[in-house]
Parts: sequence; structure tokens; C-alpha cells
Amino acid sequence: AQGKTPACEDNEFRAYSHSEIARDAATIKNSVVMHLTTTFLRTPDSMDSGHAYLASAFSVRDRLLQRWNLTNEYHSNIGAKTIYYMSLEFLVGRTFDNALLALQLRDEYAGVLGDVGFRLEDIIDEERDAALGNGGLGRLAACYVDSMASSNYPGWGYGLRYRYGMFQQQIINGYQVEAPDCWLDSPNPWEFPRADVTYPVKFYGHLVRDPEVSYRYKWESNVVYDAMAFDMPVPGYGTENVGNIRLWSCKTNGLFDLNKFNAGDYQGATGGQVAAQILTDVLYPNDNTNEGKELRLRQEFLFCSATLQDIIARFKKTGKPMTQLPELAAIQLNDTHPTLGIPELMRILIDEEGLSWDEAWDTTTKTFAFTNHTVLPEAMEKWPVPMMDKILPRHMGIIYDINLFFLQSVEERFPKDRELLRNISIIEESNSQQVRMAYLACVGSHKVNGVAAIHSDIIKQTIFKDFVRIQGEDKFINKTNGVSPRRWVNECNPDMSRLITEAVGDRSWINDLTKLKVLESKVDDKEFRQSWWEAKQKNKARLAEYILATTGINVSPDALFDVQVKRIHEYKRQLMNILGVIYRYHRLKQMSAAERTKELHRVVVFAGKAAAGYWVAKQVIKLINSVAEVVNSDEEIGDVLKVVFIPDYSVTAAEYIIPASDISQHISTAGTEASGTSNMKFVLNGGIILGTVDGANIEIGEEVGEEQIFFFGCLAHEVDEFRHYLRFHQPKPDEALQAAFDMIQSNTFGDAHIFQPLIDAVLCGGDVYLLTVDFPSYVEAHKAVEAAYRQHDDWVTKSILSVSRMAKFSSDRAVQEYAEEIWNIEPAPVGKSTV
Ligand code: B1H
Repeated sequence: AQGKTPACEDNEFRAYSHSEIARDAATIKNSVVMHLTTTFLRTPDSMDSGHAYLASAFSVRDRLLQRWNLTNEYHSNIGAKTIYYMSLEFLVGRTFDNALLALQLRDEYAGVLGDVGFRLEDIIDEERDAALGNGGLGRLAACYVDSMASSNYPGWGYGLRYRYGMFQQQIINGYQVEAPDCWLDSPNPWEFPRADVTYPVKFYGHLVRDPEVSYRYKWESNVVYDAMAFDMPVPGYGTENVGNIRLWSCKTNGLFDLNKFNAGDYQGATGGQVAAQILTDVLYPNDNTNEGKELRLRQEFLFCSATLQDIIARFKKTGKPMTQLPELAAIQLNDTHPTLGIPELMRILIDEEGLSWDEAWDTTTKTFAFTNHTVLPEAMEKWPVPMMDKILPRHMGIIYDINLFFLQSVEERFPKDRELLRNISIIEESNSQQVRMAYLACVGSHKVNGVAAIHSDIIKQTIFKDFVRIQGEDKFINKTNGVSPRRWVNECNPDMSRLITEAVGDRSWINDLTKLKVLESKVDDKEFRQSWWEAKQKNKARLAEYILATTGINVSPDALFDVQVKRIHEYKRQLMNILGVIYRYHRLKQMSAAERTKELHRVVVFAGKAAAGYWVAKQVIKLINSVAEVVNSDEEIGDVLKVVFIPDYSVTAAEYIIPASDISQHISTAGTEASGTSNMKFVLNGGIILGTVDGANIEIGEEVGEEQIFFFGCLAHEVDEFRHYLRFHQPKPDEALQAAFDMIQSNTFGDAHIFQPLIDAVLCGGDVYLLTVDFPSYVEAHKAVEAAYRQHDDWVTKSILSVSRMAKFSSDRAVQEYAEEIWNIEPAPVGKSTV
């Protein structure tokens, strides 16, 4: 019985719920001890660092939840329009340190923990990453929710609470081995279960047509799962606003079959629970590849249905007619994975709320907007019509109708253009028809955006070309990605942050990166330059320790740190990087010992996961590790060259690695990397980029200036022609690339036949990623980097100038642009700013 609750008349109750966050040591200590003893049944004497973490985290969480409540109460009282960011991935990482910084309680907790003999750094290290995402797309979602909270936009993320997140990567004998990520094995302070927020989600079943309205149906099915909400509070920095990520988990309660149990079928009795649990068990570990598995489709629908039901339930509390939904809600689709939200909203509006088709369609398209993140053909989501029809019969019908009305409207304007109709149809007429999810997302949204200028141009010329012609240029816009300065500077790089705060005069830059401009005036300040250099050196020393701890390899912080960390993918060309390393090794081996002493010392760092089923990517990991083994144990080479593969790349690993780079590589074949976001993080931390003219590298170059970035390689508009040529002509490696191939083929790094397929992909497979085309300029670019790094003073100048010009790449700027140009929503700060 959830009747309307009367407003609370007890003023003490209310006053307590609005009380300020306590900052004094006694109150903090009290709350930590309270959790230690009552939440975890420990005593101060039996407290280890794991429990010190949990008790402290729960005490911080109390404060967050209080603000969470006030934020939501306030936003609903003022009837604020809310943005709902739908994403199948949220790569959050750790929360404790981030929350302490946001609430400005870090020193206070450090003091309290110090009093009982713990170092805050060690306590922070007890937390496991929430790794509910693959890579850039999932991390972007986390940064955007962070920015919404910090910029006071009423905004929620919606996603799935996977029981197993991104797999853990072990390196055994040089090969990647996957282990499950059991992140929920220990208590998770950062989620709040809401048994009261649960929605039924149907699958399969059959349709009963409404006798009066031909397009209205009743969907009947016995296959119903319950999706239950878990809320993850997202603290805004320097504001009282707290955002939220609401994640759905499939409930197994009530699915135990007592009849089967009583009949002795013990296994059968739990079959329903198993079937339900599987739905939210595991994140699909593919980045930029669509696997097309039926379970994934069911995950997507569970997610979309629960989310839309929840958004509508909240809207209905306002008592407004459903057609006003777009005035209070904006929904952003993070790629096509949540596209079923479009037919699901149509179904609810037509079948359950009684709207006409036209009213429902108008409401839906005004509510949704869609972000495309990739142009790789293998990543395009398509679902076989028979599969969709079986699992979601009502939605398949709605998609057919959406397509019919859309094609009719096009036919009216472009009569008799059969080819055009075939090209833009949401249903692809292949053997077994397919639903093209990108087209459905596009047709059902009022705005479509790419994630960097070049990418937004490319999608207008390729996948959405005909849609631009039909629906107009204005619908297709660019929103260049951004990253959160909270996590990606202030949290991961405390020393550099301190310097920036000194230069700016206060911490306002953390919420306003345009303040970084003042660094430009510090570029000639000798003392400042020295401190800047020392901060980088300290970060490099910290990474050297991390490398030693995770790989056993000793590296010197005095070497140039050359870093490529990202998902392993052919288009990202880690293969080209390791071939460059092999060529470097080859040259070093040809030199005399005297010549070698003049060489710049270099540590080449790799990290990244390969999708479990991506064989070529896994062979690249093996090659990197095999090269590392030989080079690192070559006494002639010593510290001149070290090669490191750091296992199990994660958000937390990135927070160690990124601040320590001198040069980082973003070397995708031009036109393939939609944006990239680690490129922004590296430069924001004083590193320099070696990159292709691709994704956001281009805009970073525009901002920091050509002196501050090393570009090489062919351009996006040249790629098609090269590929075409290479399909019919034998690729010709230059001498350097040939030397690298020769070294592999003469078994220098172990049995050459393991690596032959990698070489064949270049020499016999058409060299799709254009290694033979770009290798010569790649080698030249490395020489330029080396020469520049030797000019120590100029390098520091480049580093400071770069950071001072990076304001554009804050996710705060990106979110503000979305808010103004897509969501039509304004900030609604709960209280006063606290920075
Ligand atoms: C990006 C993906 C992606 N683009 C399919 N596309 C997935 C596609 O599970 N799946 O099926 C998962 C992920 N991820 C990345 O998005 C781009 O490659 C980056 O260039 C970009 O910076 C990032 C954020 O926009």
C-alpha cells in the first residue's frame, strides 16, 4: 500500500535532514566508528585497512545520500526539466577519493584515519573499480554525469548493474587470459538498493489488436522479469548538487518454483531464477564491435523498458498530459545500444496511455536525441527481424510502422526514387531482414551528433548522408567530447593541481578550465617551470613503482616515457607501435656501444584489453610481451630501451599512467577513431601527443598550436584511395618496416610462426589499416619527438602551454553545449557554491 504520504509535520525531523555536513574531526570519527561497529560488526581493535575503508566510505556515503535527497526534492519541487543519459556502459572507476574531494573532506578524513594509524592513500587503494564499461564510450558517460552534477544540471544516468563488469586481464606466458570481475563480492558503499523501485519487463508473448484503433495492441506474455533499481550517487564538485546513476538489476525473488521443488525437481525449481539473473550478469566485453547475441538484445530491452517506465512514472506525478513529456524530460541515447527506448516509449504512449500515433510520435521525437560514436562497419548494430519479432513482437510491429510512415513521407518528396528508399529503410532487405538500429535512432530523434568535428563531418557524408538530404543539415551537429577535470587532473595529478591552484589563485579552475589560461603567463617563471618539471618527474617515479609492482620490471624515471594505453584494436594500430619499437631495437643492436651511450633512454608503455574473442588483438598482446621479454633482458641495451605491458588496464591504472607520460600515442588510421578521450587527458596532464590527423587529435592541435603536437600519417580523405590501391597491389614496406618484419621472422622474439598472421594481414591482407603507408612518416615523427625532448627547456614550455590551452576539452563545456543546443535545460543549483 503506497498511498500518498502526508507531509512531515515534525520540524526537528526536517531540520535534521537539512543539516549541514559536519566537518569536525569528532563528528567524522563518531560516524566512522558507528559504521565500523554497527554496519560491519567490528571494533576499533579489530579494524584492518579493508574495514577502515568500508567504515569511512559508508560515513561519506551518508553525507552524499543526504544531499542526494535534497537535490531530488528540490528539483521536483521546482519542476525542473531533467536530462536522462541512457548508456549501457558507465565506466566509473573508484568513488571514495572523488567523493572526498567533491565534498572537500579529504584532509579531514586523512586526519581522522591518521589518528588510528592508517594512511589515506592505502585506504583509497582498498576500493575496487566499478568497471561497468569497455572504454571511451563508457568513461564518457561517467564524465558527463560528473559534469552534470558539478554544473548543477538536473541529470541522471541510466544503465545496467552488471554482476560482472569488464573482465580482469591476466598475462600468462605473454598471452591475455580473462578472469571474471567479481566486483560485488565485498560490500559496495557506493550503491543504494531500491527494492521499492522495481518494474516488470515483458518478453515474447502475443498481441491482441484493439477493436477500435487499428494500431493499438495489447501485449500479453507470461515471461516477465522484474528490474530493480540501484542508485549510485554522483557528487558535484563545489556544489551541493548530487547527481545519480540508476542501474537496473534483474530480480530473482519470486521466481522459485515451489511446485517443481515439491515434486523433487530441485534444479528445475531454480531454473527461473537462473534465467532471470543471467540477464544482468555480465557486460559484453566488445569495444567497437557488435556481437549480435540474443542475450544482449534482451539486456538492451530490459534496460530500456525499466528506464522508460521509471521516467514516465516520475513524470506522471506532475499530473501533466503525456504530450508535455518533452518539457520535463530529455533523453540522450549513448550510441544505438539504448535505441529500443524509442519503440518502448511509443508502445507505452499508444497502448497504455491512449495517445494517437501522431501525438506519440511527436512526443517521442521531441524527447530523444542520439549520439553516434563510431563509423566502423563491424560496430553497427543490426538485429535480425526474426529474432526481434520473437522476443519483442510489439516493438517489431512499431518499428515496421515507424519505417512505413517514414518511407511514405520520403516517397512524397522524392517520388519514384526506389534506390533512396532502399538505402534509408530502417529494415535492411538482406537474407534474413535486419533492423538497422542507427537509422531507427536517427529517425526517432530530433538531433543526431558525432563526437569530434571530423567524425561529425564523416557521418554526414557516409552513414547519414541521405538523412541529411531528407531531414536537413540542422538536425546533424557536432559535440566534441570532453573529460572531467575533477578526476582527470585534480584527483589523478595532485602535484600539478597544486601548481595550477597557486597560479590561478584558487581552486575555481576545477569547475572552469578556461582559468588555465593564466598558466601562459607563468611560462617564463623559472621557479614555476622547475616545479612543473618536478611534478612530472614525481608522477613518473610513481608510475615506475606501479610498473615494478605489477610487472616486476625496473624502469628509470629519467627516461622518456612513451605511452599507448587503450583497447587493443587493429584500427588503433598498437601493431604499428610495437613494429616501431622492434625497428628501434634493430638500430640499437647495429650500433657500437659508444654510439648507444648517446641515445635517448626510452620506456615504451602499453596497456589495454582485447575483446575475449578478438584473436588478432590477442596476438598483438603476445607480440608486445615477447618483444618486452627479449629487449628488457638484453644487457647490451640496458636502460636505453625498456618495453612494458601493464596488465589489467582500468580507470584506476589510467590515473597512475596518464599523469606520468612525456609522449603518448594516438595513432589510429585517419578517419577511424571517432574522437578518443585519453588524448585529452594526456595533454591536460602536461604530456605531448604523437598522433595521426584523426578524431579529437585535430582539435587538440588547433587549440595547443602546431609546435605542441606531433602529427604524421595520411589524411582521412586519402584513405579510400590507398585501400583501393592496396587491394590490387602488393604493399611495399619501407626498409625500416622490412627490418622489423625480418627480425620477427628470424625468431628473435620466439617462434616466428605465431606472429606470421600479423605480418600477413599487412602484406597479404590488403593492409587495411595502412601500416605500410604511414610507417615512414611515423618513424620520422619519432625522430622529431626525440630531438624536441632533448631540448629540455623547450619541452617544458610546450607542456605548460599545452595545458594552458586545453579548456575546450572539459566535459563541463561539452555538457553545457548539449544542455543548450539539444536538451534545452538550465542549471538548477540547490544551494550556494562552495568553491
Ligand atoms: C566508441 C564504441 C562502442 N565508439 C560498440 N563505439 C560497443 C561500440 O559493446 N559494444 O557493442 C561498445 C563501444 N566505443 C568510442 O567512443 C570511440 O571509439 C572513441 O573514439 C570515442 O572517443 C568514444 C567516446 O565517444
